[in-house]
Amino acid sequence: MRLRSVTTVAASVLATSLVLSACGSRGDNSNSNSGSGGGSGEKTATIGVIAPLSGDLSALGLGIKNSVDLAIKQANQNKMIPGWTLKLDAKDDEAKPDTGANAATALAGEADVVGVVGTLNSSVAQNVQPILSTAKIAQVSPANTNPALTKGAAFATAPKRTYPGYFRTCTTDDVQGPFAAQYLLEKGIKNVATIHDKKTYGQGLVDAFTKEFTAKGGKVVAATTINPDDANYQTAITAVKGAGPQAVYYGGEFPQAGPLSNQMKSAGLAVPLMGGDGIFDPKYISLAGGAKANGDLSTSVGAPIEELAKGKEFQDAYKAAGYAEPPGAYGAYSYDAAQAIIEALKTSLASAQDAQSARQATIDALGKVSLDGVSGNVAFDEYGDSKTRTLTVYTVKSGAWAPEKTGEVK
Ligand code: ABU
Repeated sequence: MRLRSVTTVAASVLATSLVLSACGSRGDNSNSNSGSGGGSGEKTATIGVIAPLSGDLSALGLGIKNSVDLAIKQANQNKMIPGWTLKLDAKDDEAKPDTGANAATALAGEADVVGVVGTLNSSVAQNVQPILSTAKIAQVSPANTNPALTKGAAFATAPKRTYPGYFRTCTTDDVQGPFAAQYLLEKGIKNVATIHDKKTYGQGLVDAFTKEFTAKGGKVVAATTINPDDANYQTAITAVKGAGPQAVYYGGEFPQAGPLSNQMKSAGLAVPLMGGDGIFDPKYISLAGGAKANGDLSTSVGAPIEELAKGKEFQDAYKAAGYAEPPGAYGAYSYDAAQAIIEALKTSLASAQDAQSARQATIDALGKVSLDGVSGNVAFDEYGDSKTRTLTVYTVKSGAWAPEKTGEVK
């Protein structure tokens, strides 16, 4: 009885401290801020974020930033690294490779920066990786799914790790594309048209899907592309409609996928659009016309967060922190990315004089991290990829994404 009451008091203190520590960030949408906590005389280490904090993909980017902020605040509150205060410096990459490169250069020039969470876009990561690598700053992406980022251009035949400081908490498109292909074939969908946005992520995802789909007996009856800066996709829709596909598999993100689905249905191509994690966002459904999107499909990384042991804990802490934006598809993966860096810092900062001198040791320690995260076990293989390869198929039902099937590629 006594033990129970002590436990209850401790839990209440923790919950109160989380709420109190989170209050400092309410309504704070600035691109750069810092985690609270820590006393005077402590040394400072900074975790950067590079993500789209403005523009079409800002809903996802702000969820990434907020989730890292939460992890940092909790670490400071709980004094996870004695003698050190952690800070956050979030930079807006606008989902553009050149802007991402500028953000990476700025962070690399800050002596206190020991790790970066980001980017969202694989195409932006291609520009960020070499800059952070040269500065020996660890990078952990919660969202980049293009396999070449860890295994090089010949990832399928001769994988070679190019950037030893790059890691990710999400799985990759050479798993995600086949998972989608197997799902459609299981459902008896054998004739599919593909469309992609010509970007690193979209093209790679469609390539991975096509390889598996055709190898397992499916037929790609039409394949075309769109220009992501366009708003009207009639040319692509006309190109695939005549081939009579049972579904359209799309490689790209929701700002284009939603209107594409909407315009497909209006043009009489009333078949499901399926995409990858880049379309798994509530905004997809509104852009696709609400009820018109019913039956559309996406895959996304991991199991549904609300079904995971630590999912509710994360969602409650995030809510208590009062962030203006939801965590989004990558919130849990960003929180876990920050947790992995913080876990590595426990080792690398233990006897460091300053943050900059601990950069290489942080990379070395990250490779050995294994922790029980929100998204599951957080650990990396020899390429820096997540060891967890779970994916979920979602479908649009009554105006919301609903999980259909969780598993791994066969
Ligand atoms: N993984 C989907 C969106 C981000 C990317 O470009 O990889």
